[in-house]
Amino acid sequence: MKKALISGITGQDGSYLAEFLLGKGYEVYGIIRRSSSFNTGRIDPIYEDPHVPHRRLHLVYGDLNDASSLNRIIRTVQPDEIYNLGAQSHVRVSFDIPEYTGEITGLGTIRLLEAIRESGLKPKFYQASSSEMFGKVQDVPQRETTPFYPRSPYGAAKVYAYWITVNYREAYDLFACNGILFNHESPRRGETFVTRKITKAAARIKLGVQKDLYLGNLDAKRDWGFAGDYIQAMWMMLQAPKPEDYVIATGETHTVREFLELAFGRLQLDWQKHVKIDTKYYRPTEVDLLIGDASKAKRDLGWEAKVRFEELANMMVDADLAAERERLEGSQAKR
Ligand code: NAP
Ligand code: F7E
Repeated sequence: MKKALISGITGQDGSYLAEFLLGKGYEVYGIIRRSSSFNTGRIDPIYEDPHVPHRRLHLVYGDLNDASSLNRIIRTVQPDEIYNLGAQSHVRVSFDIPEYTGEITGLGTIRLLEAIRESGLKPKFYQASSSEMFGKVQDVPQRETTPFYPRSPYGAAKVYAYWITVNYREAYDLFACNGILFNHESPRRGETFVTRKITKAAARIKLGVQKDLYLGNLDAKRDWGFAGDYIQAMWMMLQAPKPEDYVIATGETHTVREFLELAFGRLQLDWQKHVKIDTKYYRPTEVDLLIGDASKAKRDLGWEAKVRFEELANMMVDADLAAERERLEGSQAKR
């Protein structure tokens, strides 16, 4: 039985990847951080689902800021595959906490790679690289050969993590891959990322518990896919005959405004009556246009995005409407 170690298991991607690997028969170890409130909400359902073999899921305390914890985890778990998904992943927030973002999103990767090297083990390694590295884009569409031009402390930290992963592959013959993933979303997306912020607000406005939604730049264009599709690409990269870097994207781009139209339209709402602009959500430097070319992943791995833009928006709106209804019914029942 193969053992996989996931940093960031409590996040959107970590939770989907854990379910996927358990389904493939893996023993899954996830690194969790100490928190004053529960932070395992996305993986708790695994324990309640009779179809997911949760006895093979193990959570261990550690932090990407704490090399000794990473050393200990790698020595004791001895994983066959490591997925480094842990990060301070919010681009806007990275302008407020740039040093911390560099520490976790950038240096966290070298801590993990050094822990691997010092252990003498040779696990396969996946690095969660990002389309934010392309920033002020030098090619349209962006592909593996497109030069990086990050536009945020987050993007710059991811560029460091990308190159240190390449360096450890070349210097120590480690099976290490960068997945350069474009934006991917789901009903489990963090609530402060724009898609989820929109779908949650649309549901609440429909049910009469919220009136307005405050957003920033509506003109930015993103290549949005579904997280459930994208985590499969991570696994496929580590099963390939040799370690390489891959762009993972849908190949379509849409504005934030288009996402608003779809999400509010799904609930027969006119977004223009509810959306207000608050400049605090603007970024000092914005990434205006992202669109990825995932043809290398299709050719080498047989991977391609299945869920498209409209289906993704509908899935997220429907899930938020159901969750919000349940929450309201629960609070009425308590009264
Ligand atoms: P996410 O939902 O924000 O999850 C981030 C995870 O990192 C959480 O489990 C978080 O733990 C953990 N984490 C944060 N700081 C940590 C630390 N100091 N030590 C250990 N773990 C820490 O992100 P996601 O959307 O699933 O993305 C997964 C990865 O892919 C991230 O590296 C992200 O930067 C990258 N990425 C995401 C996208 C996208 O569109 N989603 C695209 C490209 C790349 P807590 O739950 O305790 O906060
Ligand atoms: O912003 C605009 C904002 O925060 C998308 C992360 O997963 O994907 C994500 O980064 C766009 C930007 O995602 C609001 O200015 C407008 O142009 O949802 P987002 P992101 O910055 O693209 C990449 C690939 C990652 O790697 C990251 O980890 O939407 N926007 N109004 C807004 N964005 C937010 N968050 N909130 C707003 O109110």
